Amino acid sequence: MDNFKAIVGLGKTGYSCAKYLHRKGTLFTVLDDAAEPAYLEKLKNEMPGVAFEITNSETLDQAEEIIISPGVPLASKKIQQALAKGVAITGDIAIFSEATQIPLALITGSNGKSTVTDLLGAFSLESRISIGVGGNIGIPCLEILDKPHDANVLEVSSYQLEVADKIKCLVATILNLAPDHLNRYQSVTHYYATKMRIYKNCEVAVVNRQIGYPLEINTDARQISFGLDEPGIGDYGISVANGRTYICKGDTGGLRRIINVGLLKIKGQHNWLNIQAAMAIGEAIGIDEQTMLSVLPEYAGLRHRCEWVGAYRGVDYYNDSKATNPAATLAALHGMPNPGDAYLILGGLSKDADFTALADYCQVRGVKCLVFGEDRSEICRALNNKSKSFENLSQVTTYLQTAVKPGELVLFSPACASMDQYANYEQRGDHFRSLVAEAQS
Ligand code: UMA
Ligand code: ADP
Repeated sequence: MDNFKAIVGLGKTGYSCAKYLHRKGTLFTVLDDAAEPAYLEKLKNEMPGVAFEITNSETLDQAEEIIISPGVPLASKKIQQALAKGVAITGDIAIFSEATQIPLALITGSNGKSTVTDLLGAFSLESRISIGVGGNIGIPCLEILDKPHDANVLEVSSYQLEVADKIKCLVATILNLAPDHLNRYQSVTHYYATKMRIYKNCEVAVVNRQIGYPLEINTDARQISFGLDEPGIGDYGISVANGRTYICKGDTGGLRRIINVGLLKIKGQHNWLNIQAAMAIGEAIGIDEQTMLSVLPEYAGLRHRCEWVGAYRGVDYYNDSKATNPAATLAALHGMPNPGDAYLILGGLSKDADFTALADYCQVRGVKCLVFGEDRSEICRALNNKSKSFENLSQVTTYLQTAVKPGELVLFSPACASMDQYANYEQRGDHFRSLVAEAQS
């Protein structure tokens, strides 16, 4: 084994790791399966002495440590071979946590991660506590490492947690657990167990009290829970009074109403949960409740998440391109004002997901499903062939021009990954928006 590190994958993460090691004067080589990955030009220009190679076992086996990018499967043959030879492995989240002394919050879950992470960023804008926001949300964590923040909040994916065991942090949460990424994990159990790593070394565990976590949560941690029921002391929840629904907190004196959900711009029960989780994390970091409360009614949510695109000829259009698994799409449907009048557009790469619950909901509520993309045949079969099938999104919106009636709504919530026809979910959502606008002109 030689005295160098091997960065595997030269996307956003690999490039940020290269900059970090370069700054520290560590010797490293960068590897990627592609001959010309996205950041090669920048690597060559900014770090001219650094070696770049197509991923190969010779280099991997000789490295003292592999720094793996989240998109590179740990199970890949070359990686496994190097690990069997005793090469250590890590990822950017572990490197980050070891390098920082600032309070750290880690957020994972199958859905809602970006919304909760972004909410904390929004709280911070109004607070004296400045929060650095990064991770799977799209800003590699090492990019914010040296910024002068009082705390950092990272969105963490299961891919990142594969090489981030026992990360020391102030607060950690798993927002929810629903099957996803079954093309990467051997089973749902394996996927959930990977997520559970987040709680192993946290001081405060923010937990969803209405899901059964598959493993014991760190018993040394203080717990703050959230849910759709009434909370116990110190926890967050929901209460209903005089026909109004409130997010509330359990105080020693009883339930305290925090905000009427009717005042929120982000809709749906899933967002009530997201807000509670964000408030619990904010509380652990030290943001005062009044500051969080001042932000909530103004918070309009991230783009591509149940985003209202417009109303045309009496039809509301919503872009939920970020919904990349069936549970996210179900949550989006639940949050719609009248799901029974919905045309649901879904499709892309299914990642071997189970569509049964979504199919049952659509059948019972009379949701009309329009399916496009690479895995459309599989999805149509799961929907009992009651859906219409299209090659691409453009054909779907053309069909809708004559099919949709005033009073109905169109929800683009694909329940699938986008990479069969798009670079990412943002490009897919932007395409939907432009197709909707074009159809009206
Ligand atoms: N590569 C290989 N071999 C492989 C796979 C990829 O060499 O088997 C190379 C590619 O050729 C490419 C590079 O690796 O050059 C890409 O690395 P990457 O896929 O890890 O992507 P990054 O650009 O580093 O972005 C990653 C996350 N991507 C994935 O997890 C797939 C981004 O999450 C994240 O925002 C970013 O780090 C910063 O933390 C995206 C995502 O889709 C949004 N995440 C999944 C999700 O949310 O469901 C987990
Ligand atoms: P993630 O970062 O985990 O993908 P996002 O906050 O980007 O989550 O939301 C993605 C989609 O997931 C949303 O558009 C919505 O359809 C769904 N969603 C958001 N929050 C939740 C939640 N708490 N539970 C279930 N589904 C959710």
